[in-house]
Order: sequence, then structure tokens, then C-alpha cells
Amino acid sequence: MKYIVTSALPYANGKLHVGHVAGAYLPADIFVRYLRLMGEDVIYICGTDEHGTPISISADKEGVSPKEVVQRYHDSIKAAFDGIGIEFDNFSGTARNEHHILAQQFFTDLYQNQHIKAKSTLQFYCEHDKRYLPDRYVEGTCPKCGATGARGDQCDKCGQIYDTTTLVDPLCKICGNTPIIRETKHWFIHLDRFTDQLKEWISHKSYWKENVRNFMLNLLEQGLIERSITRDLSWGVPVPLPEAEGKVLYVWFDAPIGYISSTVEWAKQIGKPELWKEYWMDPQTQLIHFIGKDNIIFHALIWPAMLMGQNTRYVLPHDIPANEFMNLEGDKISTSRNWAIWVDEFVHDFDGEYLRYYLAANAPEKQDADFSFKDFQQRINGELNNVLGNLANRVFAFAGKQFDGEIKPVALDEMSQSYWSEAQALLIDIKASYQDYQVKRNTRSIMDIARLGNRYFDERKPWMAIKTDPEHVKQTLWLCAKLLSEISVALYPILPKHMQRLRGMMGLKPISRWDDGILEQNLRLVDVSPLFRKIEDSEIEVQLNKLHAMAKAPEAKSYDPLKAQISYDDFSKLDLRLVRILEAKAVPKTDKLMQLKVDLGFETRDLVAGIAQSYKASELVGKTVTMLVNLEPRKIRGIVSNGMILAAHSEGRISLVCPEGGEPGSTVQ
Ligand code: B3M
Ligand code: ZN
Repeated sequence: MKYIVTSALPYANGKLHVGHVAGAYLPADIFVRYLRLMGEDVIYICGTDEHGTPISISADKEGVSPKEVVQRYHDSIKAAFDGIGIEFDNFSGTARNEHHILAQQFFTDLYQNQHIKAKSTLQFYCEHDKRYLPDRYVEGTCPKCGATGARGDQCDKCGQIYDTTTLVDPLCKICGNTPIIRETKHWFIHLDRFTDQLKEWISHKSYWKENVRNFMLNLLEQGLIERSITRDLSWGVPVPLPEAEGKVLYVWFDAPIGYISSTVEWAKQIGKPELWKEYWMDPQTQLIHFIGKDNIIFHALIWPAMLMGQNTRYVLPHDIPANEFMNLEGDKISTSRNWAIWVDEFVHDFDGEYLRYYLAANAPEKQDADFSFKDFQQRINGELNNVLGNLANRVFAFAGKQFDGEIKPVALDEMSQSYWSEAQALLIDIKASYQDYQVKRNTRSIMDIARLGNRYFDERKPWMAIKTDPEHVKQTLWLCAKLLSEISVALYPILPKHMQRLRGMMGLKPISRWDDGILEQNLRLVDVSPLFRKIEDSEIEVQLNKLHAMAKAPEAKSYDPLKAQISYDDFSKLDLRLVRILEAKAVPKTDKLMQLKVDLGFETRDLVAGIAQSYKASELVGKTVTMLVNLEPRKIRGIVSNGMILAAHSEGRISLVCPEGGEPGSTVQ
């Protein structure tokens, strides 16, 4: 059987963070490595998602071309994957020509089969920027759940997608103005035409994860509608119709096609340009999409419908293991707030496989998980070092000292046999769990085998037995070696590099099959050294400080610093009064100053105030305001100003302090 395993195509619009890795990449890489150990024929396909409004918004902001943004992040994301051993067979990008051609073919097939129809629709349009505002070019309040900061096409909070014009309180992302609604023509895929086919298809997916299956059944229950698949933008795949000048395919229409175009590119690169067809066009192929939960609707509904509407018979997704989210130190990861752990920085400070282990042990499989640095340290020190590293260490050290690094196969006594069968049961479970994407469960079971090894070693007390019963000790070492060999294979999908090193120390050939775990031959240990290193408290402190220092406070607003304290006496020197404005006129040749005549009840005064940008003369007359009346007179533009009226200053706007009641001349204290 053939497998195509894919991970969601990351947007080429930002660096890779641990949340991405935990959701769609590490689980897939582990699954692929497991399948390869089982001798399966599998290709692992990915690439960057290079269209969509976030990319053109970034490019506009930076004043560079979208191509430049895409290239930069493609390279950065690829390097981050390399740093943590995520190994794709091909990592392509959707801005490439081959992809454009295939995406247009997808559109054309659907169009000719009448699954796509044009319709004139309403769209937000910014009169200031003179352009339509598709998707993320507008932000507002979600019409479904009421969350703010919702995008034009989808709410990050509730995950719902909706018709752009239903967004509440929309604002243009470019200039901040409120857009108007204008008519434009767009093309829609009529999903309702696929309802029966989709229902039939999903009825065979009882093995899907519950979150994905229920989500889909719910949508099908609600009834499918048409969805717009074109946008008024210049960056993207041009719509292949003469009347669609200036329009491109919606990013979510072209992105999943990237799974195929990346496979086409792969086949070409390995010199077998037709080979991709043997995967994508064989109905027996298992196509498996690893994604985060926010991408379910596109992979489980729209994408299969797109595939069903093609003239080419492509295989449909076999499974869509969607993971939940990874939070960070108790808070949602946010790239805009810089509340994230960036993979490139992390692997600079720690071994990339430590991240793999932690994200596997703490995988957000059934519910959201939390990345905490203390917990990370605890897992690496308490499990990798103290359990597995310790087992390898003590066994190797003892064999080195007593038997010159040699461990030989010997028959096992009853006690050793019973430990061995306990380990066997765990191994069977581990195999089944890999098949079932249960990586978290597997890290636990593998550590359980290592714990069992330590318990056995303690119980056998080889350091004492060596004096009286060397045969007993040989058995102890032999069983421990067998356990370590099994562990090396079982943990290989999660920690490939370290497990190959462990094999190397045992003098075994590198792992390539699951059965390589079965140990039968003599061992001669070579270059033994500690498998893992401990993480110090100080290292964790550095990370936490960095995280908090780099995070941006939400909506930081700046306030004037407080002035030095004054005495009650100082305050009582101020003579504050209510005054009524009798006359007001702008001071000629200035744009800020206003000349006022005010009534203090017992006398009138003239003064100059810097309020002309916030008030018109006509608005001021008749207003009662607050004034400091015993301030020394000052000449401003030739006019003697006899006092100062009080006003609040905030972000360039001036607001006079007006009492709710009170007569001119009343004191203010
Ligand atoms: N780029 C969204 C994401 O990175 C999107 C996935 C596309 S998969 C075809 O979450
Ligand atoms: Zn605008």
C-alpha cells in the first residue's frame, strides 16, 4: 500500500513557532518515520502557502514585493524544520509556476462541470485606498461569536467562516477607515452539489478523530452553501477566465492543490516525472493530512469536494488527524504579541530533539496543551536523563568495567523472562498507538519500558551478584541490552538522531526497520558517553526572562510620567474659579491660539488659550469653564493673557474642563 502524508502548508508570512510544530508537523514526521520502519511506501509532502492577503499586507507594509517576503520566510521555515529533523520528501511553494498551472486546471474542471458559477456580490471597499478589501484586509467583530479582531473571512476565536460583508464594525487594515460596501463579481463553488457524495464518503470514516468527524457531520447537517473562491487582488493564481481580469483564486482554493503540485515537483526532481501519478491516482493510496484544528473545514469538506469535481480521478483523503492548540505558559500563542517560542531561536539554545520529545510527550492530541519551560526542563531531566539516560549509563558502565564492554546472548531465568514479557506487551501497544497517531501515549509507554529496566537492574543488584554469580549478572546485562535495543527502535520516530547514537554505542547497525529492535547477537560497546544532558535552572530562567521581555503588552498606551509631590500649601495657592466665556476669536496668523474674554462674576478678563485646533469660536461662547485666575499675566502675540483655562490633553485632542453646574466666580478646590 502507498501513503501520501502531508502537513498543512505553513504561510510564508512568518517564522515557525512551537505551536505550529506540535500541531501539524511533528506528529506527521513521527508517523512517517514509523511507517518507514514498517517498510511502507510513503512520501511526505509539504511546502509553503505563498498566497493570501497576510502576505501581500506584509509586503505592502515593508515596501517590497510579495515574492521577496515569500522567499525569505520559505527559507526561514525550511531551516527551522531542518533544525528539528522534520524531513519532507519535498518542500515546495505555491507561488511556483507548476502550482499555478495545476490550480488553474482545478478551477477549469470544476467550472466546466458546472460546479462553479459567477455571481455579483457585495464586498468591502476602501474609498481612501481605492481598493476592495478581501479577507484579512478588513478586521471587525465576528458575526458568529462576537469576538473582536475577527478577519474578513474567518474568526480565529470560534473558527467559523462567514460571508465577509456580515462582519460587524469593519475597519480597513491599511488605513483604519470604515469601508463602504460595493458590488463586484466573483466565482463560487456550489458545495451543495457535493452533499450526497460527501455524506457517503464520510459515512465510511468512523475511524476519524472525533473532533473532525463531529465537526463535519454538523456542517453537513446544517446544509452546504456556495462559497466564493475568487478575490480582487493582484497576488495569487490568476482566475483562468477572460472576464476575470484582476482577480485571483482564493488562497484556500489553491493551497491544498499544493499537496499535489509539490508531489509533481518531487517526481520531477528524482527523475521520474510520472511517478506522482502512482500515488495520487491510485484509489488504494492512503492520503493523510495532518493539520491544526482551525483547518478542518478546508480539508474535510471543501478540498474533498474540489477533488470530487475533477475530471482526473484523484484519491480522496483517507484520514485527517487534526490536533488541538498548544498554548504557552498558560496563554494563547500570539505572533502579533510576540508571545511565542520561535524554533530557530530554540534550537540555538537546546538540542532540537529535546523539543521533539517535549512536544511529543505533551502533544495537543485531544485537548489544548500548554508549553511551560519548567515542565520542559522536568521532562528532559526527569525522563530522558534520569530514566532512559540512566538505564543506558549504568548498563554500559557496568559492562565496560566487568566484561570489557561485551554483552553476550544468554538464556534468561524466570524473573528476567517475566520482565521481558512485560516489555513485550508495552511494545505491542506502542506499535498500535503509532498507527493511531497517539504519540503522547507512546512517550509514556517507552519511558515505562526504561523504568522497568531500571527496576530490574536494581532488583538484580549486579554490583553484588558479580562477586558470587557472574552468570546471573550476564543475564541481567543481556536483558537490559535487549530492552535498550527495543527502546532505540520504539523511540526512533520521536528522537531519530539520539536513538541512532544509542545504537552506535551498542555497536549495532543503524535503525531502518522496526524489527531491528530484536537483539540476537553479541554486543561490543563503542565510544560510550552520556545520551542526554541536563538542563540547568539558570537556562530556564534565561528563557523565561527572554520570553517576557520580548512580549509586547497588548495595546500599550503611554501616559505622562507623574510629577513630584507638592504640599497642601502649594495647592492652596492656586486660585481656581469657574468663568463664563463671553467672546472668542482666533488669533490671526496662528492656528492654535484663541483670544477669549471671560466673566468672573465680579470682573471680566482677557486671555489667550491654545485651543483653536479643537474648538471653533462659536462653540466656545456661553461655555462655563475652569480657570486658574492668579497666574502671573503673560504677553502672547502682543496680547496680555490674564489667567489660564484648564483642559485635558489626550492624543492631540484638547477637551476643556467644564463643570456640570456652578456660577461664574465660584471657587474650585
Ligand atoms: N496556510 C493555514 C495555516 O498555516 C494554511 C494551511 C494551508 S494547508 C493547505 O494554518
Ligand atoms: Zn483603507
